[in-house]
This record gives sequence, C-alpha cells and structure tokens, in this order.
Amino acid sequence: MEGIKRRDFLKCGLGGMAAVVVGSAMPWLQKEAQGAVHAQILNFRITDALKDMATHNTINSAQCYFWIYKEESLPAESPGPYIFTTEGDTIRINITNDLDEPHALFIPGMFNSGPIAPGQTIHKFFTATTAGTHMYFDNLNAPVNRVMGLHGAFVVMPKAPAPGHKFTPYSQPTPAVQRLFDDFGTAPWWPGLAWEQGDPTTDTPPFRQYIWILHQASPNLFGQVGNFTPGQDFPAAQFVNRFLHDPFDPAKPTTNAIPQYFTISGQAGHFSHTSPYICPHGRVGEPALVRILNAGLWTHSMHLHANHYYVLSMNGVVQKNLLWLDLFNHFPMTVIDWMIPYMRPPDVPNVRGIGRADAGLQSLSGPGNTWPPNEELNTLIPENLTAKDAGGNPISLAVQLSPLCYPMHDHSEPSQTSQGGNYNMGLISGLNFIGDRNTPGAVNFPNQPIIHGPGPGPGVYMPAVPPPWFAE
Ligand SMILES: [Cu+2]
Repeated sequence: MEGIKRRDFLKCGLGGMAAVVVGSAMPWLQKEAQGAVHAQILNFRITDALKDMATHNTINSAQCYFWIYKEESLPAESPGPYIFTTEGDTIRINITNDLDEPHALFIPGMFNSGPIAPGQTIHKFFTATTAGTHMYFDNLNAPVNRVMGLHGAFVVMPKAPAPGHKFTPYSQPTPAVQRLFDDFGTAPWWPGLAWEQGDPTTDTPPFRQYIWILHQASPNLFGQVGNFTPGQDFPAAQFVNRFLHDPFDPAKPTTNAIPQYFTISGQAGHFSHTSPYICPHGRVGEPALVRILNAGLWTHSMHLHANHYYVLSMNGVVQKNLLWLDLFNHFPMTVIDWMIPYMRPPDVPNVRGIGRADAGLQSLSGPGNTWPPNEELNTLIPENLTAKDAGGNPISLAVQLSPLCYPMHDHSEPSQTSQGGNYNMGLISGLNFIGDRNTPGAVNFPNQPIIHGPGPGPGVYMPAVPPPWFAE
C-alpha cells in the first residue's frame, strides 16, 4: 500500500484460519481441533498488516491495509484468531497497542478492556459466562476500528449437557433445540451421528463446527485511515458514509471507498469456497454447526444449496421455534448459529427418500426415471482397463463421485460482485458431501449400474447386471 508510513508491515493472507483454545477444562474437546494451539494466556498485539486479497500469488498482487489482533503464537490475519473456551473458565489476556491511537477489545456482556493507549500493555482476566457464539471487537471510534479489521470470534462451549440429554452449543437450550440435538443420530429421520459424536474409523471429529466471519474490505478507504493524522481518530460518520455510498467512479480507482472485497473469515471466491476451515465437508448423517458473525457494515443474504438449515440462535437468543431455511439475512453485527443437518441432498437419486435409513438403498434405474440413474454418493466409476498410455501401460480413469459440492452464496448479489462483474470473487462458500454414512461404506454398490466412459446416451437404460469391468 503506497504512501503508508507506519510499522514494518506484517504480511498476512495465506488463508489458514488459526484457532486458539484457552482454559483448563475442555471435556467437549475429545479430539484436537484442526490447527488449534492451546494457551493458558492470550497474548494479543493490536497492530497493522498488509494482506494479499486476490490470488495469493504474483498473478494478482492486490493488497489491502488492515488493523489486526495478532496473537503471539499465531500468524497475522484479519479476522483475529478464533478463540475457543469452556463456560465458567477464567480467561487471562494481555493486550499491547502498537498503533497510534487508543484501541480496545470488547466482548458484549463479558469483557471490556477499555481504551488502551498507544504503546500501552494491559493485563486482565474475565470469566466466560455464556455458552454460545460471541464477537470480540474494538468498540472505540465505532464502527471504524472494528471494520478496519479488529474483530474475531469468541466461542464458549457448554461444560456438559443436561442430564439424560445430548450436548447442544448452549447451556440453556430451548426444548426445540434440545430435541433437535437429541434426535441427531437417534431418530430414524436423522440417521448417522449426534453432533457430539465422532467416528475414528471415518476420521469424523465430534462437535463439527465452522465459523464464518462476514466482512467487507475497501483498500482505498482503509489506506486513508492508515495514513490519517497519527493520534487522531478518522471521522466515523465520514467513514460509514463513504463505505456505504461512495459512487463508483472508474476515473478515480484509487480513491473510491466502496468495498472491493466481500469475505468469509478473510477469504473470498475460490479461497472461501475451497478452504477446509470455511466450507463444511462431511458425510450424510454428520450434522455440522456454522457460527456466522457479520463484522462489517453491509447485509448479506446467505443462501445454501443441498440442505436447509436450522437457525438455532440469533444474537445470543436461543430460538424457541426453529426456522428451517435455505436463506437468511445477516445484518451488520448479527451473530447467528446455523445447524446443517447433513441430510441426504434431495437431488441425489434414491427411492428411499431424503436421509432415511429405514429402507434399503435402491437405484432409480429403469423406465420412467431420470437419466443418468446413478447413485452419486460413495460411487466409484471404475477404471477403464483398456485405456493405455503411449508406452502401453494401463491408465487409471477411476473417478470417485465425491465430494458432491454444493454452493452457498450471497443473494445480495449486485452488491457482492467486486465492482460488478467478478461474481466468483465475492462472498461464497459451499457444502461438500464426501459420502453417506448410512449406506455401505464400500464403493461400487452391487445393485447399481455404473456408467462408464461417455455412457450409452440419454434415454438408454443401463444393464441391470454389472458390466464386465465391474468384476474385481
Ligand atoms: Cu443458489
């Protein structure tokens, strides 16, 4: 970012969201969270960084200036690290402000650092009082400091479920939420695993959960805030007005303040769609929680394919009547939990219906059904043993029809297209299915005709017995 004369910039943007687990008692953590580090004390520095925004390589070197919470043991990134702890735990935190104006760290209802002067370090502790999803952010000069990148997710897990019940994400779930979590893995309509249940044989972790922090970034405006008179706050009203309403003027590409990047947990487009930290990845019967925090100033209408999801909690209020939806509005500063049941996607052909385990798996092949009539989940198109390379060696053409990848995208599309025309660089992710834990785990279903190569063409039914290449 030309013109900014500040610290030696940290570089960030490699795309691996970092998590830190704090506290002593974590009965819910039966398996190490991927990439998580354990800490007894959080050591935060409030500093700045330049982040690669587009391709993460030299093809497109677009960068954006951010203010960030940097935990000492984790890489620089905006948003700040995911923090996980357990209800009732005491969190010790040290925060140093390396920037030129006062900053803070605030968790509504739980913690308020108060203003930390430039160069000052504070030492505090607080109790994680409420299980659920919380945003931590800088509440000074609101909303400038928060939108400049000073925000993150603070997740408090309950200590234990109510006697005779299964874990939910809350210490006082409503009857409807408790019923849903009790039914997962038990009721015939939710076959598979409970949320709290893992399975080492499929490498499925318990408490499957994802965090989506929604944000928008304006490289021009953030750069101007970074260059503003040291020690003075950038005028908040001007920041908001320009961030939301600056008319796009192609003649002034270096001053326009409209956001150019719409991100989920710091990533956009291909990088939010393919990140294992963002895009849920599981089998039918492995329900997953998504905690969604909108740290920005724009509204996002998040629309999921393949499954409807349950809205469990909104801004700390556990819901009495669970909405079952495929689209929901996420306004600025809302914190909303979704439960994706990971039921069988309705478009995957199977006569036994959606997600049911009480009937055998049957192919839809035969007259009157759609073509191709194949079961997709878990299916392997076997290799064509007749294919040879130039040296006469067999070529493996085997294709596993997993994962089945479905999109999650923002229906506020005109506002999310990075200056009109780059849809795939916007706020998108997905939902991946890598199989069905309610059907035989092996590939090549014996009652299933397997389409091979180009297939016989539309309207031609496949043989009822496996073709010769199917034999093992
Ligand atoms: Cu869609």
